[in-house]
Amino acid sequence: MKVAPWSPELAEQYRALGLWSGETFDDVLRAWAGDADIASHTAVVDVDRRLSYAELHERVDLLAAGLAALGIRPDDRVLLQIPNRVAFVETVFALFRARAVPVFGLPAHREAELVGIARSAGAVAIVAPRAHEGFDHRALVEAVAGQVDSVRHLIDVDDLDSLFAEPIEHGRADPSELAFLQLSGGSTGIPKLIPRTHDDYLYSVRRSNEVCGVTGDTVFMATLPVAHNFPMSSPGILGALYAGGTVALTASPTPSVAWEMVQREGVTMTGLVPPLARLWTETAERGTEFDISSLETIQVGGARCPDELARRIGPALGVTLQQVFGMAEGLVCYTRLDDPIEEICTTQGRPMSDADQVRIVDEAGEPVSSGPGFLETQGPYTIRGYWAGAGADSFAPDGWYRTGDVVELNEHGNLVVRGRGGDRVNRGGEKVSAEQLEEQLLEHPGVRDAVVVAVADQYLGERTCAYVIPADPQEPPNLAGIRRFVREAGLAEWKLPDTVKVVDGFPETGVGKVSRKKLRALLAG
Ligand code: OOB
Repeated sequence: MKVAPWSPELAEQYRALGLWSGETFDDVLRAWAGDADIASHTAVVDVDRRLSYAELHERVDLLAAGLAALGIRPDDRVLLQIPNRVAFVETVFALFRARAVPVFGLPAHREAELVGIARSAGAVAIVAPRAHEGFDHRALVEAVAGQVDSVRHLIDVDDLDSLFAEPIEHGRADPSELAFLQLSGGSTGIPKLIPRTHDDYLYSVRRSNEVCGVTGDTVFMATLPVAHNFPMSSPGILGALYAGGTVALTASPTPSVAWEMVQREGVTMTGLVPPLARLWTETAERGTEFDISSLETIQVGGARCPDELARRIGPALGVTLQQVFGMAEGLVCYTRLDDPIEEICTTQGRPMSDADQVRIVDEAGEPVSSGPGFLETQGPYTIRGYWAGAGADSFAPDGWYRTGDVVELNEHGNLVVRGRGGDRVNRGGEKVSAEQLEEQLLEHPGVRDAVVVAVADQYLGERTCAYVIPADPQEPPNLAGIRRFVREAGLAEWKLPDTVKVVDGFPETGVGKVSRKKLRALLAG
């Protein structure tokens, strides 16, 4: 169903090379639960719960049966908004077992995003906590369900046991078919849905494990929101589970909470976005009473890590740094653990697989050998199209994915990310669509016109600045009022503008288009 296919030639090649192995996620859990050496090993742990592989398997059986009893059928989409807790892993694997399709919403999403995602997915159920970090998720998902006809069930993730039912046989998923829907960090405000198959995603997980040295001894901590592609699969929690290792889930990424988990569980590996890496590095440089010496590898990705920060991470935290440049659509690049330190600190690595194909093109789509230029890619785990045909212009006529990222290839074959087109602000890994925010600002009665651009920020890498032409120059809107307005419109907190500048006009390009480039230059000045 609805997965844009690879060409028959590529598919045959990926199978012949053994990249697509015909395994499913449920096969993986069943195999470990049936393996005497691994079954009793901790699969997943959070601040107050711990499950071995055998226990996880058993609870997944009960929950999958319960979901089926509710009426959730194979191929039904189920929207998740689950924080970093053991229940995330239980729910995802129960949906896999029931052959339903998880849709990976984030705890930070609000009404506008969830309604958009649930609608385009045609979700039949939403799984969320009652409350999380002081926010009423129950009220949120009720409001979403009220607006999306397909949603028939709201499931409380804190009360999964109440659904448990006598285990049943669900049949086996087709590994070449849709396994779940990941969300794009893309330039549209409502994330586009990314259909991933068992074959393609499991290949990326297996290959990530090889590149990142993940084994049964790995304790991987999800520090970022676990539903995101980076902590999920690069190599992330799925990598650790694939290897028979342990997944630790921290409730908060701040050193005072996360490092307690590192110390308690002997965490060996985690992934951070650059602002968090800075916080961890600065905290460690000042000295800490936590014993974090079990940490071997820290990955940084999601946004460009400044070289200056990259150089400090290893020494401060006593780890090997790995830069990760990836996207939920597929391609993931890693620096290798044994790369020269200078390459690790100044590049974003290279594709994980020899079967990944990359090309750098100019504005006209013409190849430029080493860039800088726009990165395009195809490969065994990069999608050929979004869910239900959305965003077709993100794919070249020959099916390659247009990442939108501006990159350069250095003489050692590593990529350096230089930026992107101006449609998107990367706020420390959390992506803000300029277009979505502009549309929201235009709804504000005090705003006649608005343009959103990124400005450089030492901490976040980029932050958002909204240029606003007021409806009434005598009463221009202010930052607090605009932020309140956007929040009330149901947008996630990270999308509220950081700065508002009131102007009487926008600089224009030759053809009368607003020049984001000039606005940015103005800001830099
Ligand atoms: C990851 O995935 P998404 O889908 O949230 O965002 C992808 C975009 C990339 O196209 C690029 O613009 C940016 O995020 N990005 C980076 C980067 N890693 C991602 N820009 C510069 N340097 C990096 N290291 O963000 C993602 C998915 C899997 C693994 C890691 C990150």
